[in-house]
Amino acid sequence: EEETRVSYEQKLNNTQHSVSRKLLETALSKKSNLIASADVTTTQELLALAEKVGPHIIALKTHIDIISDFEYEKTIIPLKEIAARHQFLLMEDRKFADIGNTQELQFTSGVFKITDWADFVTSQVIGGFESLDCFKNVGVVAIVGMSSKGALTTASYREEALKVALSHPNVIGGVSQNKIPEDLLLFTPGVNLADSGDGKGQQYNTPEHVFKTLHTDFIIVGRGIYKSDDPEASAITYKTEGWNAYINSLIK
Ligand code: 5BU
Repeated sequence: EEETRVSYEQKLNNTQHSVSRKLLETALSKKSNLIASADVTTTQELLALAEKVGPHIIALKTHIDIISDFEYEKTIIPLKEIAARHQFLLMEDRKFADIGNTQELQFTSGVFKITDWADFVTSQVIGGFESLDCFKNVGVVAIVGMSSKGALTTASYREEALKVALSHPNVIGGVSQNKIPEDLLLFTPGVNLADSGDGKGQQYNTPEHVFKTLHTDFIIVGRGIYKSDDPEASAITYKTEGWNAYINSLIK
């Protein structure tokens, strides 16, 4: 693509949402656009990973419901402390997909009490505009398109999903494998430097590709980091690759 992208500074000037601002300010100050996906299944692994990659990331993405020994006091309290110390945000990838009332209960209740600690969450928009009203105190990243082979997020679905995302004041961005309007932040998972897939439908691209062709803002890397022998070194590699790819995408 030949057109230039909107810079983080420009996006910062154009947004009032506190979570967008924090993400963009953190990206600029850490020179990082990396979100590590912590798809580990114990509190100990989660906290150890957060501690190692913390200095290099702008956010840690969790699937908190895969933690087998979850306890609010033992899992969330130390995680919040690590996040504050290393200056990254907490992104819970819950992918809400229900009516507003149920999503509100899933967001505020149960053992996870996501509302108490997540800075931002992912949500499907399949439940319609009002289903997103309950996420008032956080940012919402709308699932626009999925990275897995055969995903049903067709061009016409994405177009309708974007209408909801663009019009809802709680939405700060979208997850997609396609370009989206630049007034939303674009989060792109399915990023891996070594693999092209995982044999379970996942499809991978390089940081270079997603910045150049999608004008993504933030890359999300899971196994490329947490499965590596040295997660900190891998985080530094993805941070550097991602930042260089961003800088290159600013140049025509
Ligand atoms: P991986 O190990 O880098 O493949 O992990 C990718 C993460 O991003 C994982 O937590 C997924 O749930 C998440 N993800 C994704 O891979 N693709 C998508 O389209 C969406 C989320 Br939406």
